[in-house]
Amino acid sequence: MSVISRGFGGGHRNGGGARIPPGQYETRDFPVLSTGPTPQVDRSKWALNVTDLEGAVTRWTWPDLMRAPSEKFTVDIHCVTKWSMLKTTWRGVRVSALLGDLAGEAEYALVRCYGGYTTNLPLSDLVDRDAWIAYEYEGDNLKAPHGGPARLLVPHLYLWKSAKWINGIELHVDDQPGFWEALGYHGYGDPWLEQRYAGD
Ligand SMILES: Nc1nc2c(c(=O)[nH]1)N[C@H]1C(S)=C(S)[C@@H](COP(=O)(O)O)O[C@H]1N2
Ligand SMILES: [Mo]
Repeated sequence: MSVISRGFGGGHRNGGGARIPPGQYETRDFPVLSTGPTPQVDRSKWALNVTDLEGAVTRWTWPDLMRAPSEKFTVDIHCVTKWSMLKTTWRGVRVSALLGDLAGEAEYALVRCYGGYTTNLPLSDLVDRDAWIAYEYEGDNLKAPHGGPARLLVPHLYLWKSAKWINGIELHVDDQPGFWEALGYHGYGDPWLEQRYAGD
């Protein structure tokens, strides 16, 4: 059964702070939003390829990811189709721990996924803000429909930036639109500023 309570106007108050960005409502059932079929990626075959400005590739395999320091974290997530979920709990590895000093002069990242989805964001949003490669959701292995074995999670931006089935981070000097960005969605996607579409 799905339980949906709508936020009120400028934001649903919870513990004194507005936790729901403008135009969003709260849902408690985790919707699945995918542009295509769910890739079935075995952990033994999974890899995350970080491509630097010179085109050199640093490859993280599943055992590499498991050896990296992980964090359990609880965040609110906001989809541009107007649902938000509060206090979702995940486990993952900080993107900054994976990128290390590969950034060089790069300013932007183009994120690639199994299945072909892409999304772009400023590199600083991946390394200076909270951003993780997440592989557990609410204490269980992340299920394939939600991006398992591992997805990007960047909770301060609309959830289309949180690429499911991530398998690459390409570093660039210039911003390059990803899948939804090329179709008219906002280049950055701050939910608190309602940056839904280009020009917002
Ligand atoms: N690879 C991939 N990642 C993706 C998408 C997608 O279609 N493919 N959809 C995005 C969108 S629009 C949203 S709202 C969230 C949805 O995540 P969920 O299906 O776990 O709710 O994933 C994002 N990441
Ligand atoms: Mo979305």
